[in-house]
Amino acid sequence: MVQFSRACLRKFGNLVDNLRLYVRGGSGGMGLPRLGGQGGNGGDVWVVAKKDVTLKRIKDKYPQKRFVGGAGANSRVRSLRGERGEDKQIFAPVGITVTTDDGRILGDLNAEGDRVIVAKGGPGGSRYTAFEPSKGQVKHIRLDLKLIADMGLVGFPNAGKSSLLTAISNATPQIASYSFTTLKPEIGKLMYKDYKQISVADLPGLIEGAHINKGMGHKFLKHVERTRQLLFVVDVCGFQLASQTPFRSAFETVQLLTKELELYKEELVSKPALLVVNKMDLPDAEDKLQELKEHLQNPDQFSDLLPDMIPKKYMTFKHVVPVSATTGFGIDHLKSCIRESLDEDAAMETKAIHQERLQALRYPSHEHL
Ligand SMILES: Nc1nc2c(ncn2[C@@H]2O[C@H](COP(=O)(O)OP(=O)(O)O)[C@@H](O)[C@H]2O)c(=O)[nH]1
Ligand SMILES: [Mg+2]
Repeated sequence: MVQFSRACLRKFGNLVDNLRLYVRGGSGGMGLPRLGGQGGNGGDVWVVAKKDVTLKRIKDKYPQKRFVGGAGANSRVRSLRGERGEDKQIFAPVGITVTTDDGRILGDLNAEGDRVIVAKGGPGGSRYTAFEPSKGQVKHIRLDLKLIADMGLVGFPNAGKSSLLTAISNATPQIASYSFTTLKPEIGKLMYKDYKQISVADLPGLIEGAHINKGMGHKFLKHVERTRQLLFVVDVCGFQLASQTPFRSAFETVQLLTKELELYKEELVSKPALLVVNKMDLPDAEDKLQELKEHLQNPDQFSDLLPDMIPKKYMTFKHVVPVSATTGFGIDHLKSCIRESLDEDAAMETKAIHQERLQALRYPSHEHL
């Protein structure tokens, strides 16, 4: 139990899906009045989409979150036209929207190499400006990962994801007892009494080996990246993909799902997550649920059940919710848990933004002046 509560205390959501940056174009160079020389323009700041970059990596690599273009060179007798300052490129993940602090969209980066200018360098001094150079533009910008849904369903085929989506939302996905029925994300909306809506995506099937692109592999995992939180779905009785593959208990299934996410991108494992234990209407379900809970509390003790598929870090679930998508058992409770989890996340995010703004007011950097 101790271990379980310690796990619960671990900070949720260290996955970064938005980032606020300070950007400033380079200052222009001085003109040379005597000879009519023109200073170089300051360098611009760009955001450029690049594969395999994550917002978290930007944050870790540049804790100051400041990006400044190079200054333009002054005009000199030997080089009357001052050299242009160097452009600064901020490499960011594909699939982000770049906005100003007040929400104006500067651009969408949807493919590798897409780029958007976020702060222009200042023009160099010339005879039109009495040879005085200008400073570059100064801004705070936000990089937001485009999300397809608030919650993404993560589970192997037949866990009952499509049935669950039907039970909790207005969606009408295909339900079948064979694999790969879902080919593209199916989004359902959950409606709440206070008119709040939450979107849940049933994602194309995940199977063992998805990280090496088996099945819908990478496509699936790419979608997972773009949901705010994860809803793991397992069959309380376990899972077997085909008669020649091994049978997995619900606990093993959870770890295998975790491992697939981890092998693809470790940060996915730190997304806030809930665990839905489905098919509670089946015989012996209650005993199996107890066993699963016990194993989740001490995963290390039971991980010898999982030769070579032990994740580096176990998934921490904010709630473990038993349901039956068929009978409707537990569905209302699940809806409340989903709501609670997202509300909690939103509150934390708002707090973090306020703190950051407060910090900026208390310790303004000299560039603001
Ligand atoms: N007994 C039982 N069967 C279920 C439940 N939920 C789904 N199923 C069945 O499990 C099979 C797979 O369901 P589906 O929703 O298509 O799973 P998916 O592949 O994860 O989308 C179907 O035959 C469903 O009827 C449940 O709560 N109880
Ligand atoms: Mg399905």
